[in-house]
Amino acid sequence: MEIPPRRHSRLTMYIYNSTKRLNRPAMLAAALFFVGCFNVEKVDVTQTSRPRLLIDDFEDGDLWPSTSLFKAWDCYSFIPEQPPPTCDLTAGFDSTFAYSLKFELQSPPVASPDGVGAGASLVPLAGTVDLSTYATIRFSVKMDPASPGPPPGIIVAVNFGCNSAGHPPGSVRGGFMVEYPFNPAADWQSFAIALADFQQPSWQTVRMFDKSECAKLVDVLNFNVKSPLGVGQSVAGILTFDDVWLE
Ligand SMILES: [Ca+2]
Repeated sequence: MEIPPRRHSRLTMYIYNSTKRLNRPAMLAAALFFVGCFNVEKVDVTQTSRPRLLIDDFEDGDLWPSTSLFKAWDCYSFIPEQPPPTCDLTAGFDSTFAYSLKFELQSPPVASPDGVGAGASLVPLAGTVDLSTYATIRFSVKMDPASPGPPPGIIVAVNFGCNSAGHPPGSVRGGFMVEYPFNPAADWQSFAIALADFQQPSWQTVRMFDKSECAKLVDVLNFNVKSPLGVGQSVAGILTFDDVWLE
């Protein structure tokens, strides 16, 4: 069982102070919709003294992240026998480029313990990276449904893998990880998620002794979609994200 999506009580949707953005009817509509669901605050992202790491805004037009900590973006299917998703640069959030994960998930003939899913990931250039000096991950994201469209049960999450935290690498199925499920909409939204709110998935029966250790030994960053599809079911969509950074 995956961690069910929680009410995002500690998640803050931030709205840029840019006049251009506030004038956009779609952004206003999204902001008004989320007033009832999230703590909404205006944050001037240019006025912060906290350490920041731009992971990628995709504006350089290639698949290499802005930070030199990671290799190029890659995408994958949970089940190798299924066709991989299509990943490419697409129109950005008030910018030229973002990164899109176009997925078409089909139920396998035999149920897989890993479920059906696809994702986009970053892997360190070498070994692991220590991201424990950062408190928050920020990104903008949207989900364009495709026929037959994502069902209500689809789970979208961001996660950090830390396979070597506390145990020898490979000794825990899937490797230790912490994740945070969220619900993207058809229009762009910007999320700020405290790393302290990430949780180890409940299906990992070996528990991490201290989940805060994960940020010190990150071996992958994933944005993924997954669904408990029944036999014969399928789901498709395009998950697009932009402006991924740590603070
Ligand atoms: Ca961009």
